[in-house]
Amino acid sequence: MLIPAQPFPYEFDLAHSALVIIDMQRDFIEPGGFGETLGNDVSLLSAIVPACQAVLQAWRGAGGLVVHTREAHRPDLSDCPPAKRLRGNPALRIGDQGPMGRILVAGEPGNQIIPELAPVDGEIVIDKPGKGAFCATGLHEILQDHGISHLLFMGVTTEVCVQTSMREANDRGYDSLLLEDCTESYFPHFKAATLDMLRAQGGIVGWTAPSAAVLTALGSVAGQHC
Ligand code: C5J
Repeated sequence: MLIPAQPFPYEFDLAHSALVIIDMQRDFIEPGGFGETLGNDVSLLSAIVPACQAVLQAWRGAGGLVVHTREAHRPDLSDCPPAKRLRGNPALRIGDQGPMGRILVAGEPGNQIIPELAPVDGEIVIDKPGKGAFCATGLHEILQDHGISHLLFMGVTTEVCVQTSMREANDRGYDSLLLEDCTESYFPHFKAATLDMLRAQGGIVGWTAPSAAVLTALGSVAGQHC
């Protein structure tokens, strides 16, 4: 499949591609969660949910591999270095009791992926202690086992965990595309800058495209099955 993208068309085939959904967890997206507690406007992030749902549904329908990530630490925080825990709002740190349970701790209500995008049987769920999806996870090995060479990214936040994961992916040899309307930041100018820098210099990190381009391509695959 060849789709219009920036800085030039992006080519992928389903058998060697995965849809990677970064950190669409309740604490970042839902009102009353950790993100809002920090003073962020979470409606910016929740606005991308319908577009993400449409792509996820089409990708599942086409039989593509799906990977979900959560930013999640062990309950004893042994995988959360002080350099991470001691940043941010001193009133509320990783591991503290937040409005939806302990913040960024695996198994807590706020750490679950939002119901609209909840994983189904057979999909891969990666708990990652870092910003990037490849750091201290087995993601690279899992993708290699599946013969994956191309990654299509959605999720939050654009300039933090999404961008870090795309850069990690690029260094590991994956061709990556970010779906422009399926990613968001609490700071819109950071999103815009991130899209620009990912695709600068001939796609130094990867490609970006609107989700409609992927939906059209997947629609043509579905058409071939009829
Ligand atoms: C943070 C993220 N901490 N998913 N995480 O911003 O981008």
